[in-house]
Amino acid sequence: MTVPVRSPVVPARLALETTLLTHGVPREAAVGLLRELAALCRAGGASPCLCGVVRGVARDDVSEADLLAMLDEGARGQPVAKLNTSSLGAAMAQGRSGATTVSTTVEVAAQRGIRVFATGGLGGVHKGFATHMDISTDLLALARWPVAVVTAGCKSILDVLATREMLETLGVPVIGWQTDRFAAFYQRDGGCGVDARFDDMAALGRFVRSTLMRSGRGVVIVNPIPSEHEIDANQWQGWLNAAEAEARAAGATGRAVTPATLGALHRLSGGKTLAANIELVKHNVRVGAALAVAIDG
Ligand code: PSU
Ligand code: MN
Repeated sequence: MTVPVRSPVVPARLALETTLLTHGVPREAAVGLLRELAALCRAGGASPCLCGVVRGVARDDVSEADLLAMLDEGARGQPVAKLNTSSLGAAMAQGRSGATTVSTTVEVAAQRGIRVFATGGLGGVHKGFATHMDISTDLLALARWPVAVVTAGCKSILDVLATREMLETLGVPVIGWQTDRFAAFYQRDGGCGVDARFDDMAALGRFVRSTLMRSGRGVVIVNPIPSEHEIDANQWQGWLNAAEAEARAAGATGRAVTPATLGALHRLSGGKTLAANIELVKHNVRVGAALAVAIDG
């Protein structure tokens, strides 16, 4: 009789976040997107672990019903809370539900031994940070929790070069999956490079496993949006200028800036940025599942 080396009852796991679903896409698209992502993840051989906070409990198995309850909360008035590192504990203590961002998803995942997480795009250094200091805590969480985050770079609404510098300062390795360039969400080339490039999944899996263990910090895996879904840079700049003006006029500050700007972009672009956003998330889930299998499977 052969004895399996690893128990088949503990399959490769891939963490997913709730904020992307509750704040990143329109309400009516959220459940369909979750189903698509979960199916892609399973097709890749990994089990999807949707992270979030449900009535005060941090979970890695948020269900479709839990997600619907979060979306209903939004429909009744205030959108469900977007929980980052500083607001997670209070929501738990007060028994509230909330969506986890990259920062809190890596925390929940790490505490459950999940080593790979697929999202859309990282939060980062917002433009004009020298005066308002709005820098996403996603970056600090990556330096703290040993999880590999598969992402289409950082969101192109940010100061991309400053975000790349900050990752370096924090000692977070930025690895290109089949690319030499740090991507910026809707664009494959954000104008700067990566620390190392990998083209082979088994080699990437070995690198990630040993780096997480050695450093105790996270790793960014840059997986650019597929070329056929990339948004033309000039067209993008026009939509971004208008979306930024709208978000400012609406008085969005702090953690409301990202959802307000993404929402305005989706509308101003006639749904083009939303379609691109969904495609890049699906692509990250495919690569994330493959990486989870390479590490755990
Ligand atoms: N990726 C997307 N859409 C999103 C986000 C990521 O495609 O809405 C979310 C993530 O949860 C990320 C958050 O952590 O936006 C960053 O928000 P802030 O800039 O306020 O830290
Ligand atoms: Mn912020």
